[in-house]
This record gives sequence, C-alpha cells and structure tokens, in this order.
Amino acid sequence: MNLAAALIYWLIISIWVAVFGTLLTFYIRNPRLFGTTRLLLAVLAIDTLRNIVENVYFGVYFGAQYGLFPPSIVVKLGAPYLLILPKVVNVIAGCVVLWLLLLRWLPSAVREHSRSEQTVDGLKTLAAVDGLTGLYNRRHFETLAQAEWARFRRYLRPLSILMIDIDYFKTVNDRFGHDIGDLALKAISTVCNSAKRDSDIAARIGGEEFALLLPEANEAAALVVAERFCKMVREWSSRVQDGELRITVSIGVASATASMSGYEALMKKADGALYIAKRVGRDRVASTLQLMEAIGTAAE
Ligand code: GH3
Ligand code: MG
Ligand code: MG
Repeated sequence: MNLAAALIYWLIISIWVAVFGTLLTFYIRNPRLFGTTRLLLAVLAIDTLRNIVENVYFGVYFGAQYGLFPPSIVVKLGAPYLLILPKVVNVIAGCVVLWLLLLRWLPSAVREHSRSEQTVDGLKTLAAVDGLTGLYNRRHFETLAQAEWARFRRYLRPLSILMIDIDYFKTVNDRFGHDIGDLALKAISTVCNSAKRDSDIAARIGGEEFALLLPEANEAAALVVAERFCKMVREWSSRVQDGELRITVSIGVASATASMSGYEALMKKADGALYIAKRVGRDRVASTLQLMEAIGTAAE
C-alpha cells in the first residue's frame, strides 16, 4: 500500500512529462500559430515544472522510505529545511503564474483581439469599396439596395435611383490619356458625395457608371438631385485643363412602385431612362415621369 503511494508520485511525474513534452513538440513545430497562447503555454510549463519538482522530491523521499532507493536518502530529504523547499518552489511558481496571467497574457490577449477585429473591419471595407474612387462597388451597392428595397416594400416609403454615365468617356481617355480619365472618375465620385445626403447610397457600378440610391425621395425630388448633379459636373469640367476637357454625364432617374418585382426592376427602369437621355443628346437627365408628361402634353 505504501509502495503504491510512492509509485503514484512517479505516475504523476510521467503524466506531466508527457503533457509537457507534447506541448513543447507542438510549439516547436508551429511557433507562429500560437499568438498569445504562447503565454498560456509558459504558464502551463511553469506549473508542470513545479509539479515535477514536487513529485520527484516526494517520489524519491517516499521511494527511499519504502525500499525503492537507499534509506540514507530519507534522512537527507526528510530534513525540515529541505522538506519546505518544494513548497517554496510552489509559492514562487504561483506568483510567476499570476504575474504572467494578469499582467502579460490578459493585456496582450485584449490587444490581439482588437487587432484582429480591426483586420476584419479593414477586409470588409476592402471588399465593399471601389479602389479608385472609394465609393461602394456594385456588389455592395446591390446588397444595400436590396435592404432599401425591403424597407420600401414594408413601409411603402419613397425610393428613387439615379443611374449616371459619363458621356463619350472613351474619347476622353483617347484624347487625354487614362490618367486624366481616372481623374475625371474621381471627380465624379466627389460630385456623388457632395450631391447626396448622408442617408443616400453612392456607388461606382461599372467602368464609368455610377448609381445613387435615394431613400425617402420621390421622382420629383430625385430629378432635382440629378439636375444639380449634371450642373456640378459641368462646373468641375470647366475648371480643369482650361476647359479643354469637357466632361458631362447623362442620368436616368426612376422611382420604386409597388408593381415592381425588386430593386433590379428599379435599376432597369432607370437604365431605360438613361438610354433615353443618351439618345436625345447626352448631358441631361431623363425619367419615365418626364416621358409620361411629354406624352401627355403632346396628346393635348
Ligand atoms: P457613351 O456616351 O455612350 O456612354 O460613350 P462612352 O464612350 O462613355 O461609353 P463606352 O462604353 O463606349 O466607353 C466607356 C469607356 O470607359 C471605355 C473604357 O476605356 C473607360 N473606362 C472604364 N473603366 C475605366 C477606368 O477605370 N479608368 C479609365 N480611365 N477609363 C475607364
Ligand atoms: Mg457606360
Ligand atoms: Mg459612357
């Protein structure tokens, strides 16, 4: 029975050595994988060593008492000043473990967590934004448009869209070069941001195509925004390259109606209006409302 008690110490030692060895092997093979877990491993290593020291001490002591080792060891290790040694080691290890956990691991774990949250935010922004203009890209615009469409369906609040296309942009690139073309794209994105309210959603949805989604705006209000947009582009264009670079935009405007199947139908209707604006001369705004009014006037 006593021998069994002595052997238990050695069993505990072998378990701890196995745990410690496995952790060390994992760490040596994948050191970069661990992050702040390294500090937790250090804590575990210290605790393991403390356990091994204590159990080796008492393993040898009781082993000698029950005939596993020479009896002289009992006298040596049984000396009171030595018996206290494993306990002192315990206290020191406990203090180091607490210091590591509270003052090193906890702050760096918090730091690592907020860093990874920032990385995720950065990646999300990168996936949603167009690199050249900083406006939303088409994919993200459609996600937001879908949400606005759902709001429109539920509360039947006004919702309008502007489809904006730069006129003869290919010629601009051909005449002035791609860099000036890019400059014009950035200028249009600035106009997008200036012309819109905070709750409006602006995006670059194609090469030289932009969209502005206007929640809480009916077609008449959207037409006002569109006209202002055209004017701002003209004004910008007259200020650059001594007025040589003539940049204008055509804009198609449409508003959501209950009979539409989804935001795609709204975009399609605005695309139709944009097509009309292009056909009748560019540098202008067109909407189905205007078209209906024109037809009405012609019929009178
Ligand atoms: P329209 O008035 O009928 O719209 O004529 P357009 O020339 O504007 O239209 P088209 O579709 O023929 O040409 C679009 C041009 O936009 C062609 C392409 O070179 C240019 N473009 C697309 N993306 C970029 C870009 O990122 N930078 C620059 N500089 N040009 C671009
Ligand atoms: Mg186009
Ligand atoms: Mg164009």
